[in-house]
This record gives sequence, structure tokens and C-alpha cells, in this order.
Amino acid sequence: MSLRSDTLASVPSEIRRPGYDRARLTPGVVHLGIGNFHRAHQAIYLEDLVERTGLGLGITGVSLKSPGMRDKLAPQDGLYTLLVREGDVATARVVGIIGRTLVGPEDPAAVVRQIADPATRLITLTVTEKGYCLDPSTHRLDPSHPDIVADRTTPTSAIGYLLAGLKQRFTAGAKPPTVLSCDNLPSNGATLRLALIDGAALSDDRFAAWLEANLVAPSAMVDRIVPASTEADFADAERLTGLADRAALSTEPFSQWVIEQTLDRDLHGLGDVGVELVGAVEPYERMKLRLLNGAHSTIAYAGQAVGAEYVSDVVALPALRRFVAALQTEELAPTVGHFPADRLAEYSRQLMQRWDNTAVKHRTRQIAMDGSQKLPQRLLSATVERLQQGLPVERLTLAVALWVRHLSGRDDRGEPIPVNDPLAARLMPLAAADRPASQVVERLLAVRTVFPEALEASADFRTRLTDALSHLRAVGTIVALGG
Ligand code: CS2
Repeated sequence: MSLRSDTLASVPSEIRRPGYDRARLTPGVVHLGIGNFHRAHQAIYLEDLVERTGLGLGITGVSLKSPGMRDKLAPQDGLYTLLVREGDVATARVVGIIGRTLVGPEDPAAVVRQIADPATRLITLTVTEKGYCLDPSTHRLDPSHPDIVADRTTPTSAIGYLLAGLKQRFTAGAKPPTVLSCDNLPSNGATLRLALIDGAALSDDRFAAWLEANLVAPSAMVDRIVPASTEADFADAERLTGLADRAALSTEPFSQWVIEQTLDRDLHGLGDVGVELVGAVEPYERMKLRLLNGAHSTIAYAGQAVGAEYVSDVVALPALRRFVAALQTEELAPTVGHFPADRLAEYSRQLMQRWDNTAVKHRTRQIAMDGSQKLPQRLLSATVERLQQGLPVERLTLAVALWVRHLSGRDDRGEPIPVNDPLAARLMPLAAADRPASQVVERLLAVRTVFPEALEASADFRTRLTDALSHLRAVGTIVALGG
């Protein structure tokens, strides 16, 4: 028997399930990019809010690319099991806050209608860094991006869908919904707002001015480690609930969502279900993007080089664990600002504990994806700041060198490894393993969409990166990072 509305009652009573009437939910929230992260993070907070306040706000999910998630959720009436794992313990909860899931390419107009519908008051997004179609180094919309070009005919990018829906509201003289980016970008709300205004201005200045005057886009920091689902998730969900569930997923106990107070007042109830509402999100974003994501990318490239499949495998290797901890404490934490040093030290310690959770099967391969879109805010901006202040960047340089080496498509043993990146076709030939390290560094640093000019211009950094790459090639990851 499968998980569905009409089988839900058979779930053992100790397992948490929707404590509200699902039939009475109205689709007040649209989520673009419905994947595992949304289902283990924002969906949970929103469900807790609905349960606590009786606010009948359901989520309409949107897949912008493939029908995969809809095909799993639709036969289960949108229900799925979330497993929270720590050690040998897995706690199940059946989640019901998601109603319909739409698939953009199948029916773009349906997605646009949902965004334009006055009942939609909040639109959340997890479309990954590349989904914003930005120039990664400037964080402004790239009008020549193929998806933005395609948007002129049919909505294709998240920006295109949003603009098409918002335009209908503009034409109708209505107000825009709040848009809330939940991706790992610096100032993600302001960045999204600017991308939308830039996109609108490509065809209609009055529409752009209306967005400028009316669009509320709070910034947010989101955090929870949510791997891709595995067969073990499906098996454990069925064991615990008694019902087969092909949409089951797992996550860690930790979860954090920090949102700017500009969020609509009637959603401030989120503050009672664990969301932190703050005046300025940027300090939290910086802390997370650098100490978590910067270290995460480093772990991922080191892990790919040494053949470590999961994050927990990488931090179990003493040389790599020490390197990551030192990168955080010595070079990243001092760039975060705002928070006292002991708070940042505690945050870093807690991160290491989270990565030690072997029950969360987070693949280094998954995190290694899209480095060109991630490195600027995770590692490169901190490197620039430290160089400008004359501070040591030894570990940051090695971390960047790990990515450069990853782009060669070879691990420490010379075996091929996948490079999954929208710029792979351009970057991989520049980083080939048989090119001299100095040439690789010179060519890559000139790629302005990834590397800020300040790094190419620094002779010191060029030499350091060349040396770090040569060293990695010569002695391998463990020795280079441990030495
Ligand atoms: C990871 C993040 O895949 C990645 O690049 O660094 O998805 C990370 O797991 C989340 O930001 C944790 O909140």
C-alpha cells in the first residue's frame, strides 16, 4: 500500500502527520524549484505555521525543468515522509503542506497564472545559484544567458516565469506578491529584486519602475543539509509508516531560516515556529556562505580528489579535517565580521559535528557541482578581502587550487571524475592536467565571470595559486593539505 490521502489514517499514531484539514488549504504560496531542500526546509516551517495558526496557506510546487518530482508526489496526493536522521535513529514525519505540483515546460501558462493569481501572496525560490541567470562575478542579470533569451518567447528561467506573472499583476493594477529567495547567494533578496527589475527593463520601463516601487523581496539565509533521496530512505519510510513512499527523503536535525523583517507582517507568525526575523540578514549570509558553504566546497573537491564519497568520509580523514577547521578559523571566520569571535568558533564547531553525522549521506559529488557559480561568494570574495588587507591566504589558495584541479576532470590517481558545471565546456580545456600549472592559472584567472579582477591583477596570488596547483599535482591532496 502506498502513502496517499486515503491511506494516511493507517500510519502508526506516534508518527506526526498533518494536524490540519488539507482540503481547506488555499494555494497562497508558490514555490519555484521544488526539490528535496524545499521539502525538508521551507515546507516544514510553513506547515508548522499553518498547524499553529490555522492560516490556511498551502504550497503549490513548481518544477522548472523535469516532471520527476511531480511524478512522485502526484500519485501520493502531495504527501511525503521526511526522515530526520542522527546516528541509528530516524524519526519520520508525514508532510502534507504541498498541494499540486506544476511542471513548467509542460504548461508554462499554468505556472504564470498561479503567480499572477491574487491569492498567491508569497513566492519562494530554490533554483540554485545558476537558476538566477546572473553574471557570477557581478551578480547582475546576464541578458545574453540562453534562458533569458528564451524567456522572450516562452517563460523558461525562474526570472522569466516571475516576470510573466508579475506583469499580469502590473497590467491588472494589482500588487505584487512577496518574493523570497532561499538560495545561497549573497544578499539573495536584493539580488533577485535587481535581476527582476533588470529583466523587466529589457522590454518595458514602466513595468520595471512599478517593480522598483512595489516589489518586496526580503533576503534570507537558509540552512539544512538535505541529500538526494536514496533507496534506504524509501525502505526506512516504509518500515516506519507502513506505507510505500517514493517521495521520501532524509535530512539532519539542524535547521535554520533567517529572514529580513521586511517580510509581510501577516507572515511574522513564522517567528513562532523557529524562523529568525532580523533587521539585516547579510551578516548571517556571510557567516553561512563562508564558514559552511566555503568549507563545504573545499570538502567536496578534496573528497572528489581522494575518492571520498560522502562529506562524513572526508572529515573522518585527519589531515583533511584539520585543514578544513584551520581554513574556517584562521582565514574565513576573521572575514565574517558582525558576530563575536566565540560565536563564529562555536558555529564552526557545530558545523564539524553536523558533517560528522554519518547517517546523512551527503555526496561530495553533489556539492562539487556548479563550482563556477559558487566559488565567487564562498571562497573568492574572502580571498580578495584578505589580500587587500595583507593577510595570509595560504589555505584559501589551496582551496581554490582544489577546484582548479577538479576542473581537470581527474582525481589524485589520475582516474576520470565528473565535472558538472554550466561552464565546464569552457573551463575544462583551460585546466587540463597536461598543461603547465602557470598556464592553467593564467588562463583561468582571466575568466572574469568567475574570478574578480583583483585576483588576476595580484601577482602574489597568481604565484601562490600556481604553486598550490603544482604542489597538489605533485604530492596529492592529503599531503598537500596536511603538510
Ligand atoms: C552545499 C549546500 O550543494 C552545496 O553546494 O554546500 O547545498 C549546503 O548543503 C546547504 O547550503 C546547507 O544549508
